[in-house]
Amino acid sequence: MKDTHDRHARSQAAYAAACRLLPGGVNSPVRAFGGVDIGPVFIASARGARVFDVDGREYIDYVGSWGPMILGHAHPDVIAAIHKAVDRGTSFGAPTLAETALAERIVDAMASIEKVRLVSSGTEAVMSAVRLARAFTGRDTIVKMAGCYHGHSDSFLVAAGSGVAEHGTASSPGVPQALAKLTVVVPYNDAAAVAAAFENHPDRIAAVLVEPVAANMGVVSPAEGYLAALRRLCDENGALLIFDEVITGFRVAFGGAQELYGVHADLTCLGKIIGGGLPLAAFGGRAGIMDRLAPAGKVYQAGTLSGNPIATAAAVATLDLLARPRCYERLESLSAALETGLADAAARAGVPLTINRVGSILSGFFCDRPVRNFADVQTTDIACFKRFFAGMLERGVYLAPSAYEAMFVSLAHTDSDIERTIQAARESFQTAIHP
Ligand code: KE4
Repeated sequence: MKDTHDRHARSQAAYAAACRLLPGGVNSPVRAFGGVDIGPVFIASARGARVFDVDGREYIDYVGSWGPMILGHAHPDVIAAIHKAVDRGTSFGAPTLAETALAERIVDAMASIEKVRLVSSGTEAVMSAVRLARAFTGRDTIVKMAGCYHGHSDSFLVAAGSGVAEHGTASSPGVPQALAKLTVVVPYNDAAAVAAAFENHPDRIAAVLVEPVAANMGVVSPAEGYLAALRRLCDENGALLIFDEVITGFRVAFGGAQELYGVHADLTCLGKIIGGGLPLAAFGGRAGIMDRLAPAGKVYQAGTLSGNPIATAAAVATLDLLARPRCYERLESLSAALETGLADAAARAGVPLTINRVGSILSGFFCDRPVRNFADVQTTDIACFKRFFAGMLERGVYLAPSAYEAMFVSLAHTDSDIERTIQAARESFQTAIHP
């Protein structure tokens, strides 16, 4: 194979130039490839299940922009909707019909949502939902799970997953200790720890915030009865249950994890897929809570670009395409084949691998035991993951550049893509285990 440097020469040069102007050369830390031992690739374009880097290399893409691209990149119907909207202007700062149309689709899809507020990022959705929960309950403390990531708002950068996990900081510098102490962190999949938090903080917990399927420590599914236990504990203690479905919403089912597991949240945060690749997110719940939001109520929340007409056009097109029959059956079929193939390839290479999968999100952990929480993830062989990642990238398969992220399968992936991915894995497992 040509020298790695040559094959990524333009990305290397682009990264050097970017680092002179952007902190770390990127606008979001995980993109800097800090979780692996090679420099970031700069992406020039994407279509379907493919991304193309500035060196002209083509990859089968399992990052999918970290979740939004469930239809594949540049779906023609989404692009057409964007073109049609953009010709009418890009932002009005006034209510539009498309916002109501999108809200209708979200409310129809998720039984626990009667009203919804559109925002511009997942961080903003979760931050606002927690403020609303604090106002609704008159309490300040929140409970979150170690390894779950809810965006970069101060209260959540405590034992977070995703890029924060990569940096190994329990809470980011700049987060006031006075605020961090209002976030109680317990292990994921440990309902007893949540019960203890309620006992230790009587009448002070506003909300339990959880990714119903954790996907920012790698994918970790909820243990049997875990989500129902959180629901019961919140009801018994007068707290709200907030599901952060920024990844799982419209991903693991059209109605998200709530539909899949049959447990309803009081507030639900959405993002990624519902924006169709544009900056759009949302949070919603029953009207009795949501109507506390300004201007109906007094809880202030606002945004210049909230419900942006281009983003809502992409969102409506995306959800209408996802509502078609058999989309989730197809995603399940592709993802199950990928899981089986990866497991078989690892076994043949003698590589210990635990795969966690829920629908079309999955993670392979280099270990020989179950992975049920963040502590388990931290005992896996990250060095082996890094070698595997590099091997897959060189063989044209673009995985998330971190052991704390997920693989995302889209409707644009084909059976042939899955087979090519498995073949690349057969070879990459060999180089990962025998460097
Ligand atoms: P954004 O602010 O990045 O739109 O959403 C924050 C967020 C909230 N909740 C969950 C469950 C999330 O996964 C995220 C963002 N996910 C990360 C990666 N897993 C986005 C990638 C990045 O940070 O660049």
